[in-house]
Amino acid sequence: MSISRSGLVALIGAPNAGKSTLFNRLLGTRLSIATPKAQTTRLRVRGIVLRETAAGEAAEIVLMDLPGIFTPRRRLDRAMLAAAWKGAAEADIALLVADARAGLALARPIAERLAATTREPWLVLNKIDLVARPKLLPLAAALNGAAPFRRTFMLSAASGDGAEDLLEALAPAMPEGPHLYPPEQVSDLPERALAAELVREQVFLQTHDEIPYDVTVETESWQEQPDGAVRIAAIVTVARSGQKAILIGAGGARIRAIGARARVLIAEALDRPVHLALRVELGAGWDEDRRRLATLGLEDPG
Ligand SMILES: Nc1nc2c(ncn2[C@@H]2O[C@H](COP(=O)(O)OP(=O)(O)OP(=O)(O)O)[C@@H](O)[C@H]2O)c(=O)[nH]1
Ligand SMILES: [Mg+2]
Repeated sequence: MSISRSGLVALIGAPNAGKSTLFNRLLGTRLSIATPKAQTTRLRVRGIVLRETAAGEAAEIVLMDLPGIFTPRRRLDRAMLAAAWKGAAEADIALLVADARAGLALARPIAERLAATTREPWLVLNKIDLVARPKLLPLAAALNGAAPFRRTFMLSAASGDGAEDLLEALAPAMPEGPHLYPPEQVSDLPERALAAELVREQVFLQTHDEIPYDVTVETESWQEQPDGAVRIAAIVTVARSGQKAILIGAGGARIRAIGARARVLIAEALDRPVHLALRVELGAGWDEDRRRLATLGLEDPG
């Protein structure tokens, strides 16, 4: 009988390093939202890649996208940070994703802590499309001085350049064992959560300043329609009263634009027609509310 392999691979790094972009690239589908703004990812999302090794073994690579590592201020932030380190500790391989253009300062402290928390750290220098080649080697060397990285990769998650090499190396590095997911399953993210995330992505892209960080989105109802479409209602909660008016916009223009774009993306992701209704509400202090965070799968370590 041929050998089967299965392992958990965590993507850890500073905010905006490109973890979610890489996650989506390795998966071949856009499952985790990615935006130019820092602290986009809040959930621990798993995506499953099946891959045959050169030796003909069937490898299941369970990728785990994680929130970025940053200095926490709020309970939400602390919970995101705790989720990130817990993910790194659980994983068989922890990929430190470093923005090659941002340089050493952001990534080094994460590398140092990773050395103490994970069995098998690998380094991924991302965004090599933005950096002159001669700058990459010194950066890789410096980070390798901060943690005992078993392997180092240089790639562009945005263009896909180098991503294939990483998958090729990950597959045979997975521990021997049975697969955890049925072969057709791509993710552990429920469709309701994916819909809410795609709305939140548009809030990140279509608003400025503090608003993205002060917003959370929840799917409130999900109704199957006789024609095969789905009717989704989602609540967009803001933390401060002034933000509600800004998010709604003049005559409702902004929230309509957010909903229009999100609807198209949700329909693409679900591969079916979608009706989407958004409601904006004020939920002062939601980002400090333990129960609210628990519904996002986040837990404040205290
Ligand atoms: N040029 C270039 N841009 C990239 C690359 N990878 C990611 N980006 C961009 O970097 C920004 C951040 O990407 P994300 O994937 O959201 O970063 P992240 O590490 O998941 O960020 P958080 O979830 O906030 O921790 C986005 O605008 C991406 O398009 C890359 O290889 N090259
Ligand atoms: Mg992310």
